[in-house]
Amino acid sequence: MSFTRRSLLAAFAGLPFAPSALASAQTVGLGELAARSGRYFGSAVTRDDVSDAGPHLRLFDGECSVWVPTWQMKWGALVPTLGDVPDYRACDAIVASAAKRGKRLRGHALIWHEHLPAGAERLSTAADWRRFVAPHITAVAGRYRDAVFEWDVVNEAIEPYDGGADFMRRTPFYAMLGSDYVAEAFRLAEEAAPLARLYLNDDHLYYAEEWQERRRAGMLGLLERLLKAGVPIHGLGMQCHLDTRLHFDDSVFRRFLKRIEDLGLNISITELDVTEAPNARGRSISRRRLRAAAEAEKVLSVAFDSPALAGVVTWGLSDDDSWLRNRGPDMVDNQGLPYDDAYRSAPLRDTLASLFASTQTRHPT
Ligand code: 9MR
Repeated sequence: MSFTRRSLLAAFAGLPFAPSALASAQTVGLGELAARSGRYFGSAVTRDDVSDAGPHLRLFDGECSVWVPTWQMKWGALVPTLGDVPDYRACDAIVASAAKRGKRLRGHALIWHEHLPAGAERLSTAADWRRFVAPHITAVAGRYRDAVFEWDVVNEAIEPYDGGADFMRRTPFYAMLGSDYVAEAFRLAEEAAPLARLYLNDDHLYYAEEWQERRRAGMLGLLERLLKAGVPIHGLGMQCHLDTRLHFDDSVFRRFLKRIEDLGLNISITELDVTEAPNARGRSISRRRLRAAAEAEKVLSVAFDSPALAGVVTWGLSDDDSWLRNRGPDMVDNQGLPYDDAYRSAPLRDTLASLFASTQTRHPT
């Protein structure tokens, strides 16, 4: 074939009327468009009000086939202080609302070193794991075994800057079981939720920067060790918190994705958004939105060439709900999501629609 997905999309960009295959992308939700190629589109549910009939619900309902509770499933959200009885009410409300509207749920996340119950940062022995962590995984994965089709079992396990030869992040979980904690978490999750697809989820795996190369090496090493040990793992979640300041080289990213495919794993984009404000350099808001969309298109068009790509999730739908806005004084008007502050569709939404509509590979699941 003489064109790539990128050249095809570039050729359509800016046309007043899109060719027919892409025109339909404007009138249907992203979830439905994604489903046509066997993939999913979803968003982190950034509001608690998905059980009412407000504008947020309409957007999350209209665009998504998948919802991801932003924080309600995290250990510290369920158990604010170690030893507390878990409070599932906020989570159950999202699960019920999703069921009512036919949304599938990605679970996020059984194990994460942030948003822990107060006191959990001091856990450090195998006995602590057995007493606190294993029951947490079993309880949460088990409670939602019929509701969650895909779990981030372990979130952000890789951190080369922590100095370990295995490039793994030194967390309380690592202190309790060493690197085996990842395998143990997956085994417990499988036991409690045997039908769920189980993912390792992480960020900073896409750009050509040297520090990201080390993260890719750490991730591939960990995945290879898990698969060799027969651990039940089905996919790699790539968060895709993208950043216009970083250098992208599509051959580097393509090579990494091919390694993941060759391991027989699914790939999902799990937390897409774009940081663009810190180098916006006086551009107008509309140019900044176009730039954010171009950044996402650059990275995602490579991922969309992979038959292993199972779906895409954005970390929120509209900019006024974005966690990025709280990241510092230069981020307060960041334009990094598919909808703007007034819930009007932004160019990033068009990019996602075009990618889903132009996809030629049908995902097998
Ligand atoms: O966006 C999330 C924010 O609302 C929560 O307060 C925070 C702590 O639970 O987590 C944020 O989501 C993070 C995700 O769980 C993992 N990857 C990075 C995300 C942004 O910090």
